[in-house]
Amino acid sequence: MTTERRSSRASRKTEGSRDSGERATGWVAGDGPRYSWAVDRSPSLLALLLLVACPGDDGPTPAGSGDSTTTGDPSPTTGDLPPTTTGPGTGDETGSTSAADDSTAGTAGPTGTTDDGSTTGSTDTTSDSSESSGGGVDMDMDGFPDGLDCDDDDPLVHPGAPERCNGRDDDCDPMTTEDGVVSVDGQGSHATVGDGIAASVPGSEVRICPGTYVETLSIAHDLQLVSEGGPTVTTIDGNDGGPTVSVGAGTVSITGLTITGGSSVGLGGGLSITGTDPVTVTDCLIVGNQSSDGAGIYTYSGAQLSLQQTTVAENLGEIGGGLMFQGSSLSVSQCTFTDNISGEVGGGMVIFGLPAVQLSDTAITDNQSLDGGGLAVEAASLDLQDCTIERNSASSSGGGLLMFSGHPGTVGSTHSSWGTGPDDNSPQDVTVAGVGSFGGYGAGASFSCSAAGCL
Ligand SMILES: [Ca+2]
Ligand SMILES: [Ca+2]
Ligand SMILES: [Ca+2]
Ligand SMILES: [Ca+2]
Repeated sequence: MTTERRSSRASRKTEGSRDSGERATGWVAGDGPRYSWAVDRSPSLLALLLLVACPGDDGPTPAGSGDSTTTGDPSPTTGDLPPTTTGPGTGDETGSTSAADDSTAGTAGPTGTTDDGSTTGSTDTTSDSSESSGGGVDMDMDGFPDGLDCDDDDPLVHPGAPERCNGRDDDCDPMTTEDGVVSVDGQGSHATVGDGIAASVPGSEVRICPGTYVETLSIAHDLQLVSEGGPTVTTIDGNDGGPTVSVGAGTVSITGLTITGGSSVGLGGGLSITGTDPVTVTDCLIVGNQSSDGAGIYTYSGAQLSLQQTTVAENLGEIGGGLMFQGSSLSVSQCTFTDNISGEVGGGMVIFGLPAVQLSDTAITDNQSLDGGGLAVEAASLDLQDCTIERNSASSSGGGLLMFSGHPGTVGSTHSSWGTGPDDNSPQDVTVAGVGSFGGYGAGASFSCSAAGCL
């Protein structure tokens, strides 16, 4: 069956170009550009950020800080370092390699070397004002007294401090943002998500600030991967380098990301789950990925997946355009599977061998396949609650839903809409392979299907 079906794949791909009006009805991601991954891949934003974030050499010289104390690094030194490496702690080593200590950190111009306590003579007027305003105590010993320090209780917050992805203005400059920064458990300023994951420990939160991160990610322990600004401004782009996000082990939550550009043969495109610990995906957009199996999301046996408020769209595969599920537990709520294409079976999703699956308040629309345009189910008990299965199409059988022959399992539809007129599934709503096709289900339809057909 496989080979002859592959032959017709090319012709079906051309069917993917529906008119835009029809597509818009199946789309829930709001207005603006449909896919944020299509805009702003330029890394120059980060470069600009670094430039602005680095203060000049004329850092303040607090009156009482003649000895550079234990915290060391007067912030202008660390400010010169790219914040990509790690937090301010390790910045010291590289910064101090130019053995000429404090004096070089000051304005290298006038070598007024006797500058302990007082500032260099040339900038008297400005230094006077800064001294008067900053003459207070330096509670957190970060080299910046109250008045210059925007948080004198936190030594990691001061002018020139590296921005962390934490929702705070770490460098006391509102003009420098956190864009392009990844932090782990509130610490560190990593330039890639992979660096953040490498710095994480089991149970860590890896927080991702707005930007497009062109990389593939591998997760192998308990982890929370969460964006600061949501999926419209935070994208992980695998750039055809394998599955974009792979979860091999660990209880993992992924929140607020666009996941795109993934590609593989047999292992999934956007999200690939080969572990057996629970994975929860919330408020994500999984779009524009490719794989033979599970182009949007792929799971291996034993996987446990919960999908919430997530859109899976425009993924291209052979078996399971949006999702191929063969794990042990699946729940889907308030999700959208739309405009996915599979060459063989399960345009929106294909589900194999699961005792109980629930889809609730979920739209499966405008997906295409050879068989099972919306869904395909084998040996599973699928419960559809308040779902919308419309405008899916199959070029062979099972426009809305295909139940495999042999071990079809059961499908129950409760108050779910299967479309009428232009919104109907084509060529029929449900096909039970070897038994027959069943259609005419419209809005709010409740029925059940098994190996004997649909009632
Ligand atoms: Ca301070
Ligand atoms: Ca501080
Ligand atoms: Ca920050
Ligand atoms: Ca800032």
